[in-house]
Amino acid sequence: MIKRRGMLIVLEGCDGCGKSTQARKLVDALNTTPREGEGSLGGHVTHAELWKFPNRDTAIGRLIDEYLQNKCEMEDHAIHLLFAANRWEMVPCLLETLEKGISVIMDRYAFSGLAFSAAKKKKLGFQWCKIADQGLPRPDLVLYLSLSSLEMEARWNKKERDGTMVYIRERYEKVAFQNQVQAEYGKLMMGEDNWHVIEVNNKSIEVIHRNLLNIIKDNVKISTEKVIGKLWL
Ligand code: FDM
Ligand code: MG
Repeated sequence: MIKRRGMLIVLEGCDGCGKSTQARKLVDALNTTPREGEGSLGGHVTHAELWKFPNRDTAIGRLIDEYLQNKCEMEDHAIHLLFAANRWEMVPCLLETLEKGISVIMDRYAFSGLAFSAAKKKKLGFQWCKIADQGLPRPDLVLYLSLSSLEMEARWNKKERDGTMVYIRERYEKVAFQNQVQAEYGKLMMGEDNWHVIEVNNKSIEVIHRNLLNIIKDNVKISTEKVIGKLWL
């Protein structure tokens, strides 16, 4: 069998839309899908890993974490660049992982970087924001979970971190701001052929999961045969 690279699949959406839950379920599903035969992904996907941005475990990530928890202030351009740097520092490892045939399910990526920064009142400028992430590995698929603002807030107070439930509200978790973020995402997906929008209002975790898995199954062969692209280039 020809050795194929892994897929790069990004989940995006506002806070509380269920990305992390769905990302975990996708990784589990891909890791238990039979390699061959009925229900398989055609022997292309060998293994999947869960990645998340911001990656709060690196030195840059720890700064970002403090900022998000309102423990420090940061100039808007500066924090935008730190989010982007937090992605760039992981690129060698990301490419190595994909090369090994391992797929990566990514909980947020450069699209969050752009949508959240561009949504700020003192506009940074869409084009300026894009430059910092230009040239990153381009995802094969972007799965956008769309949630109404009514449902949004109800979900925020509950948050799981490191296996325990903590109740905190981070910097960007305000409805008006997240509505602006969703508008910015709307601009980002225009004309893109690798984005899929999934409405998640009133849908069960299981139904959404099936939906996402089917999109992946439909795309796996095409994607893994192509060389990984470069974002926004
Ligand atoms: N966020 C996330 C950004 O503002 N820029 C980025 O580049 C990324 C990856 O950080 F409100 C925002 C989005 C969210 C916050 O994300 C933390 P999680 O998924 O809640 O940890
Ligand atoms: Mg959050």
